[in-house]
Amino acid sequence: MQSNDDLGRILVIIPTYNEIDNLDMITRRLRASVPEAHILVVDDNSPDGTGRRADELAAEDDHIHVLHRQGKEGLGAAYKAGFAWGLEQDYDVLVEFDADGSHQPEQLGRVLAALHDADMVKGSRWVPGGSVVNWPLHRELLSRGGSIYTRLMLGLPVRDITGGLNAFHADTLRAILNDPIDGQGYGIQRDLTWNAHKRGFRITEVPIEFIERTRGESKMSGDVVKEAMIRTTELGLRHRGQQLKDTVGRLRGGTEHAGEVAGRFVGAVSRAAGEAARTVRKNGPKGGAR
Ligand SMILES: Nc1nc2c(ncn2[C@@H]2O[C@H](COP(=O)(O)OP(=O)(O)O)[C@@H](O)[C@H]2O)c(=O)[nH]1
Ligand SMILES: [Mg+2]
Repeated sequence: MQSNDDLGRILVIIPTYNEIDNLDMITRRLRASVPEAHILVVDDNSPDGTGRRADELAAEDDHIHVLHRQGKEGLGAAYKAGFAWGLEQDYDVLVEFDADGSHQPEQLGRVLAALHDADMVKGSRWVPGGSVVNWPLHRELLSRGGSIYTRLMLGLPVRDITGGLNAFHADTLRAILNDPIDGQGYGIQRDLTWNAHKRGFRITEVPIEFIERTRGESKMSGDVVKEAMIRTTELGLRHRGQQLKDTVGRLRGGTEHAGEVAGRFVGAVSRAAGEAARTVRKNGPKGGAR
C-alpha cells in the first residue's frame, strides 16, 4: 500500500453518545492500525459516562483528545463542532468515523491512501468489493434505497451517499462547510457529499466491509429517515428546477422573458416543496423502519 506519511497531520473524529462499551475497543484499534493519526472524541454528555472514560484515555495518550458538549444535539452538530476544532488546530486531513466498530480501523489506511488522488474519499458499501455484515434486510433496503433516491434526485454520481466513513483534505472541508449543511441529523453525510460535488471536488469511493454494531444501541430512528427524505426531496426539486430554468433560458436564446417564466416556475416548485415538507413535518408518519 502507498504510504500515507505525506498526507500531513490526520484527525479521526468520533462522535459518541452512550458508547461506553465501544470506546476502548475503537480507540485501541485505531491507535494500532493508524498510529500517526490523532483521535477526537466528540461526546454529547453521554449519561453512561463515555465522556469521562474518554478523558481518562486522553490523559494516557497524547494522540487522543476530547470535546465535551452540553447534551445530545445530533450527529450533524457533533461533527460540525469536531470539524471546527480540527480545522482550528490545523490538521491536514479530517476523517469521520463511528464509535461502534461498524467502520473497521484496519480498513482506514486504504481510505486514507485514496486521498492522494482525491479531495474527498468515502468508505462505500455499495461499490464492487463493498459489503455489509449482519444487517437486517430492511436496513439494507433503506440504505440502498436512500442512496439511489438521493442519486436520482440530485444527479449525484456516488453509490453510498449516506455512508458515515468519510475523509477530507482540510481545504476541501473548509470550502464545503461554507455551503448549507444539515444542522442536526444524519443528512450531514448527504450534504457534505453534495456540496463537494457541486464545487467540483474529486470524490472517490473506496469499498469497505461495514459490520453492524454488536454492542450499544443505534441512534438511527424513523424520524431521522423521514427528515432525510423530506430534505433530499427539497434539495432535488430545487436542483431540477434550476436545471429546467437553465434549459428553458438556453432554448429561448436566453431572452429575459424565458428566464422570467422559468424563474416563476422554479419559485412555484420551491414553494410547493416547502409547503409539502411543512405539511409532512406537521402530520407525517412517526417512527417506522430505520
Ligand atoms: N455526539 C453525538 N454522537 C452521536 C449522536 N448520534 C449518534 N452519534 C454517534 O454517531 C455514530 C453513529 O451512530 P449510530 O447510532 O451507530 O448510527 P448507525 O450506525 O446509523 O446505526 C456513533 O458513534 C454514535 O455514538 C449525537 O447526537 N451526538
Ligand atoms: Mg453505527
